[in-house]
Amino acid sequence: MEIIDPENKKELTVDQKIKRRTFFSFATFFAMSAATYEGWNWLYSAPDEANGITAGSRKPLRAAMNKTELFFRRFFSDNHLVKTYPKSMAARNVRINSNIGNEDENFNPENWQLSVVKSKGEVLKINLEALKALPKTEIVFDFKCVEGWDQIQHWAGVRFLDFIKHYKLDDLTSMQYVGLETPNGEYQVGLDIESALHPQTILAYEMNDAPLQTAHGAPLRLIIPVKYGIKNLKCIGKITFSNQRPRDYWAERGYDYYSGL
Ligand SMILES: Nc1nc2c(c(=O)[nH]1)N[C@H]1C(S)=C(S)[C@@H](COP(=O)(O)O)O[C@H]1N2
Ligand SMILES: [Mo]
Repeated sequence: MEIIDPENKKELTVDQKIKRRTFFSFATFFAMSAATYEGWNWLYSAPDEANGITAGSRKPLRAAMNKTELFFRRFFSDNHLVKTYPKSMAARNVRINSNIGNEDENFNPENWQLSVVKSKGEVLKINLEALKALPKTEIVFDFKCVEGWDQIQHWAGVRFLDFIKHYKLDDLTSMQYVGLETPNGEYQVGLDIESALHPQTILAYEMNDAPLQTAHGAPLRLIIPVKYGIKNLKCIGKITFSNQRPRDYWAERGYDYYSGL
């Protein structure tokens, strides 16, 4: 037999319990809807960020994205390699996607030199032959463009890491960012130093075992599998190092600066 203590509150009936739960559910629903509405309004009326290295976002949203970048940079691991594939799987017809800042068909690679800015007055000039003399690294991986396509591609060149070691640029890698741009400066890419030094990041001069075609960034392009296509600069003219984010063509147009995969 159930003993009911008259001192205690009386038990709720099933009906009352249901009513109570319904009330709490609706109250929570309305409170959260109001919070979402208010939050959206707040974000929507927040000031735009000042156009600079990044652009096209509201200030608070940009602050959050910058924090996300730092989060991912802290968790970035050189031990984590991008998946690779057998050469037989590499595309024969490699896609071409925009050529902002590339050299044209009249371009003579013999006149080309890579400039590495070591300090204000000191610029290292390197020609293609010198780069080809360094250890060659090949990679077959799934290249991903933010526009929604991907393709398994085969590239070869010198690892950025090997390039740094060979030219004794280790001191410069204590800085936070690497900047790359086309010879005419029209297309620029900024990279966090960790991603640049990732063992699969390559200064590529070959595609499918042949010298790079102009459309793919001859004579030298960046292949950085830990990033989206936008960061894989075609036709490198100049490399710089800095503690401030270098200019970045697509980040200036609203794309994510980090653009990691
Ligand atoms: N100089 C230069 N590099 C560039 C671009 C560009 O317009 N100009 N486009 C980028 C984008 S968005 C992608 S997806 C890849 C495409 O490389 P592909 O044409 O060799 O496929 O190059 C990147 N590098
Ligand atoms: Mo892209």
